[in-house]
Amino acid sequence: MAGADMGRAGLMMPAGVGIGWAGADGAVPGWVWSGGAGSSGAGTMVEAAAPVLHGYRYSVYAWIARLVLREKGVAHGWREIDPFLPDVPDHYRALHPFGRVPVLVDGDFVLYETCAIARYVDEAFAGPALQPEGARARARMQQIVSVADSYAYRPLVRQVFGHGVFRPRVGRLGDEAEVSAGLAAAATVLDALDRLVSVPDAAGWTPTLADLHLAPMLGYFAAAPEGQMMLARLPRLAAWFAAMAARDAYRETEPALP
Ligand SMILES: N[C@@H](CCC(=O)N[C@@H](CS)C(=O)NCC(=O)O)C(=O)O
Repeated sequence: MAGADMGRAGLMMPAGVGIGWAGADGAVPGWVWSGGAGSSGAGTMVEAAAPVLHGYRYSVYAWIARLVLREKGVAHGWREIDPFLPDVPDHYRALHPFGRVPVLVDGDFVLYETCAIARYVDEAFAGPALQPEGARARARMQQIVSVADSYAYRPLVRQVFGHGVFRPRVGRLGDEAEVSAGLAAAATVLDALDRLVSVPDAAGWTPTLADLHLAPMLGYFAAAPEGQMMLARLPRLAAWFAAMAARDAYRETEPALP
């Protein structure tokens, strides 16, 4: 089901191909430059046929999609779109009627909703299986994704990170009441997640789509000192997060905050 054997090739960039390799006009036939959205800010050359992720560099959901693509080993293009602009352009609304990010465009297949994108990437491309076998393990994975979307995103990301970390960094006033409400709601969410996550116990561990969905949300939450303190009080969840945050894929896709 996970499709590791049936999936398309991962479209990895061949050795020696990079921006410095481009021809005189800077163009390499069949390849396009993909500006990076991760912490390195570096871009890569990807095949023109590679899927393209439309996202906003600071979006936690775009980060989740990039993390899944990176863990799967799928090279992809990147198109920057700020969904918080007052007028999301019509060409983008044609891809996403709700004007949010991200959207994955793979040839003639246009897909929005991050959990659908993550599952598609896992099942349509070759690479490590990111979904476990077995009804219970899959149900647990789906449960964690749903908890993250339904109960974690708003308090952890929009309230604590958005008002306590992001806004001050871009010179905007954060609302203290939002931060306090987010921290209060976070207690129940973190307790629940502490009981749900599986702490990796082996070096060769492969994360699931649940781990990849949750880690960016906790990463943004822990960027607030109060968030980091709350996380540290839950040893299981803290150990799980430390393992996720130590992964190359996490570090390479983590947005460089302003
Ligand atoms: N259910 C959507 C949520 C996506 C979402 O809310 N993205 C945020 C950025 S992290 C966004 O586009 N926000 C724009 C807005 O709220 O207007 C998904 O899973 O992709």
